[in-house]
Amino acid sequence: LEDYKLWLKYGRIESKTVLQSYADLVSQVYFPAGNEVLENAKNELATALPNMLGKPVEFSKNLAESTLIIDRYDQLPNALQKLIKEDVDNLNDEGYVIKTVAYNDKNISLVSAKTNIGILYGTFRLLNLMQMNEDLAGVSLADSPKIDLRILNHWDNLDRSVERGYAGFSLWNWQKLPEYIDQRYIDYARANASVGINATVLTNVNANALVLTPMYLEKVEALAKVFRGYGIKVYLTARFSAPIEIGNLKTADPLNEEVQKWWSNKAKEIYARIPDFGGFLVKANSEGQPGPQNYGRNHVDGANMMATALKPFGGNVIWRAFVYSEHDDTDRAKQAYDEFLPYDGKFKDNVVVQVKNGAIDFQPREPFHPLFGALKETPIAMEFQITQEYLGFSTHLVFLPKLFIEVLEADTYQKGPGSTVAKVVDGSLYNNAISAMAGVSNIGNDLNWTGHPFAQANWYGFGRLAWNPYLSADEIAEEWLRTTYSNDKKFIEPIKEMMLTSREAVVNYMNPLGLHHIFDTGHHYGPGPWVDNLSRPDWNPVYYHKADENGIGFDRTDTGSNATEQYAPFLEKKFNDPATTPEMFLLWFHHLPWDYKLKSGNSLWDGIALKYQKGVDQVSTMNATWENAKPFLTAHEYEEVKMLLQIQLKEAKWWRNACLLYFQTFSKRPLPKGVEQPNKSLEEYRSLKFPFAPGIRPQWN
Ligand code: BDP
Repeated sequence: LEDYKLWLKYGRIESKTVLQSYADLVSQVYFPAGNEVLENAKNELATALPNMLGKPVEFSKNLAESTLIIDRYDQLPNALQKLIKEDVDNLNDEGYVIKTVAYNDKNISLVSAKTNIGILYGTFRLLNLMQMNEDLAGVSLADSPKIDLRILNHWDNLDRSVERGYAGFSLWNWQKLPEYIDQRYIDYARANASVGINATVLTNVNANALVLTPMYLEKVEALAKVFRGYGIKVYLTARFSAPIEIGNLKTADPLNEEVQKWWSNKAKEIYARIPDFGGFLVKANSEGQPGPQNYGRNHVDGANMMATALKPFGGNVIWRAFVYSEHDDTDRAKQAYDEFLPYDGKFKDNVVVQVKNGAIDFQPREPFHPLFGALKETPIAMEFQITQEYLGFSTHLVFLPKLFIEVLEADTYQKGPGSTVAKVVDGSLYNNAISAMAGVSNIGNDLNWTGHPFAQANWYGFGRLAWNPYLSADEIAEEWLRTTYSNDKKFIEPIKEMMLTSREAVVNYMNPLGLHHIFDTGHHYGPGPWVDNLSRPDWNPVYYHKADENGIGFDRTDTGSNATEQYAPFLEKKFNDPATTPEMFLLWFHHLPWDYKLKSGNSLWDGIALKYQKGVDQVSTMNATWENAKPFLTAHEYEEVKMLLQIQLKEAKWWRNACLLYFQTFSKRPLPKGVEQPNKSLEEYRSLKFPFAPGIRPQWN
């Protein structure tokens, strides 16, 4: 199945001129390897080139005669070093140079780097450029990742179910490990390395302590060994109560000496097996997970205790700030900030605080989390969700880099204008010692890895943005399409357009104008704006939209929950006034009357209805676009996405109809012209159940 190959298809190059120029480029390749990472790079080249060029590739021992030289900088002859010295000086440890240089009276191509991993990344980049048929005569490219930790978070349970996973079961086959190394592990590592992902957390944040026992560590060690060859470090989630559950201690109090010793010994034990182990990711005192607060301690106590245990071995603690208490009736959106801001500067230097992109929970659209830019002395990791928990699972086509970039480009104003979230995350704004971006993985054991073939683009796009958070969505979509489907402009242009509008479409048909969390219980798939019966108020959609006869929306201004105060003064002021609040966030910050006048001149009610309709129309257009792309696709490629887009259209209408019928019970206004009349009653929509949803936890909101 072609889908399995992801963006590493290495199909035959069609253009004769391109083919000829590449054949010249690689007519003799000098690539001394001799180390695992370099061997992997060389193997990639050795498989890819013959596929693309239709003939075997010649590796030569003779540097002087070669047309393509791939080698670490310190190994190159002086004369060659000189030609790229400046470029290499500017690289960081994972960066690379790809350059045409004049050497021995001829033009040759050079891929070089300071380290082996830089060579691996450079090799993948070279192959990527070739897959895109880029002109490589005269190429001059130097690139380094801007973020240190580019990390996938798998929410994989030890029974191989995946929390919020929509692409089958977990890749990690614990039963057959450590002896059996599934080819999937290798292909997973190749795909990650090809976009620069350099770390992976194997297990769910709702953690099971068993993974820290020797029985599992032996298996983790085997995975770490495979991933090491691709520059990927393994992390595990650490259940805070592990000392009790697997260590026979009576407490997990972080200030208890025995507990501290237990974690130090655990770290030692892990590092004895996995010398480059990344560290722990921890969800503590969040949604029922144990944590330091169970012992009257705080997040700093907990994180620093683990940081002390890992420090001697170079490991990190990634401590999540996804906290909101059931005993706290402050606006849920405010709680993480309130709790974590006072801890700024109190964490040890190997602690990173990981914060979701928005203050609620991976909604189709949220303003950036106010902790970005506010935490100044604490390295803060961005947590994006690649798996589409609230965006139609792996059924809906949604190109997430649009969402990611909207957040990264947002200006926090915390150090004056230009203090973007991207600068916070890459560490440049406050000069943090560690920078990190995490993505909750959308990968499972489905044949095509991600369920929806276009969801591969979200894995790809996450990796690219973790490498360089300043890339544009357009560039990423283009790269992905060219390497995955075709280099034909007639295919790329419309399909790229389809990808680029897909995120706004899902916002429109699910959560327009700042609405959020109006999903049905447990699975978060279809609409459930009417839900009001869950045990915690802040799990209920009615808590978030607050629709009543007077209007709709959550007042987070100074007359309401005052969440706006958590933003820099410039933004606080802007968000406090509906007239200056960007309309995409209107109902996030304001409760407004149904006849509130939007910028378009429409009333709020009409505006909401028209957005829902627009979302549906956009999905119709996506369907038509795909139909037109048929000539460029194999029957299988065409059919699978077509079927999915048809479901998406049906469900966009479901969202529109259910939400509008429900909100209409408050607005008591007719649907404006241009909005299709629902064909079912509200009662029918309310009675729909979704028992087939994968990836849920029992008794979850
Ligand atoms: C929510 C999910 C839940 C996760 C939680 C988290 O519904 O399954 O455990 O986030 O991030 O989005 O910890």
